[in-house]
Amino acid sequence: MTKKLMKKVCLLGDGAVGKTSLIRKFVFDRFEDKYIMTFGTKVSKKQVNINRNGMDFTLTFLIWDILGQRIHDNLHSAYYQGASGAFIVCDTTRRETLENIEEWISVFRKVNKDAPLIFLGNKSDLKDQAQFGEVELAELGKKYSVPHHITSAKIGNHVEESFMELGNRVIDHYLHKGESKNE
Ligand code: G3D
Ligand code: MG
Repeated sequence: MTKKLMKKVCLLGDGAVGKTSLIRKFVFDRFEDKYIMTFGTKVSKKQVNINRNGMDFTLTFLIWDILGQRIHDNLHSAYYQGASGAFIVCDTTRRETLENIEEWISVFRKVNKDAPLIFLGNKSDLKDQAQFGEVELAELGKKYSVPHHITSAKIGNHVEESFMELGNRVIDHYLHKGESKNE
């Protein structure tokens, strides 16, 4: 028997860290796919199969992408509302995007108390421009008990793995919280 779940996830982080590119890579397996976003938000769907605790799940990700980038934008609270999980993304070629992660955690947690998070350090293909790496991201991950991955939306490194890990955590959270009313 396969349990079907549909769960909202979102991506947070400074402008141009690669949020839209990561979604495109995962959903379409394409790096560039010019599309028009009309209402400031685009929701993409992708279905994955996950086995957890001996149970089969078909998880449909509803991946919310947002146009606005400012941290203190009130519109963002609606964007985080009801998310079952989120990535907080930074850009390994810009240190300030790592420093801003803590602020992204706090704005997210104001609206959403306990959904699982994963940190992503994106643009790993730009090695010669790197301003920080896995060590720094791991340190922050340890502080907040949040797992991390170093990704490249361009060449696809660890993109699929990151979404699968978030999927596993979303399902674990679902199993532990008995949140079946939110399906
Ligand atoms: P955002 O949605 O977080 O604002 P985008 O970021 O996905 O729009 O990406 C911002 C820019 O970074 C884009 O470049 C995109 O192509 C580039 N980018 C995203 N991810 C990667 C990556 O992993 N490696 C490299 N090399 N570039 C990446 P443009 O030039 O289109 O603005
Ligand atoms: Mg974007």
